Amino acid sequence: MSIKHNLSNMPTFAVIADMHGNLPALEAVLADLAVVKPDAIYFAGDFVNRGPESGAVVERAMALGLPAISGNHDTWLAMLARGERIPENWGDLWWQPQRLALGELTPEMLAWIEALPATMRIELPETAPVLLVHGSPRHAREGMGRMFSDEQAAEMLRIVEERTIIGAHIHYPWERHVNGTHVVVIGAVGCPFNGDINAQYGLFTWDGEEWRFEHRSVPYDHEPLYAAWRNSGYLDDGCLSAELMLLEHHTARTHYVPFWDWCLENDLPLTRESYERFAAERG
Ligand SMILES: [Mn+2]
Repeated sequence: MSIKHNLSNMPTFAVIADMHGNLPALEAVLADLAVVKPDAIYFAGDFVNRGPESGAVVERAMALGLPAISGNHDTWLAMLARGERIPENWGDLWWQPQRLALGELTPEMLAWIEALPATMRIELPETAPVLLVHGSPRHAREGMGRMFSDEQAAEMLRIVEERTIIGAHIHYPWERHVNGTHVVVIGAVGCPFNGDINAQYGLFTWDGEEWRFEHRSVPYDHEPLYAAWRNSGYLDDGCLSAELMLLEHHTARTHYVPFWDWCLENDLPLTRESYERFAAERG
């Protein structure tokens, strides 16, 4: 009799990431996890920014006390809080969401963020170890996804001993085997870019040989999220960057970074006038 394919008693864990200040999405995932009951739950970073409730999300995560790593948005806001790498036009309306998010983070929350490791090794009994990262094993801002080149994959394999790597950051699920290494990227809880507005996360089950990835997509009522957007002050004074972030929540597509990149390429300011040109060019 083989028990290898009986998954009911096999070890499981969940990875949740990219909450991005979206508390209703985090609550939806936590409610789903209360039913799924994995053996362990890990946070893979990006608690803050892009959504209207960064402070509330960090507060909830701190209270849960789950193992966690940081994302690029977490370390970025912590850096701004230390007064480092402040953009030269920091007073502009464009940076209103970041100024408000920073205002929500208490010294205790910032200390918690600062203490998060960049990567973590997951070791559950009688299973293969897993390397948990936010972006890639090299950098929190380097995503492993459609744009991940063979060269990047080769470099990654050179510095990683685990045969399973789990990341986040790109906000859509992605899975690939690279020369015997299993690479999985989970979907985003709070700000997905795969056209699915549900709260998403990764569930992993040990099948005796490798970790099987299940992409989970949890529907939730978005009205409290949109109410938080309206009440947070992020959108005040016609703040374009906040409008783009809200548009990302409405569409589950990326808008903010493509516009930013386009302005850099064309040497244009991050203004509504530029956005009208960008939108017209994009069709
Ligand atoms: Mn993110």
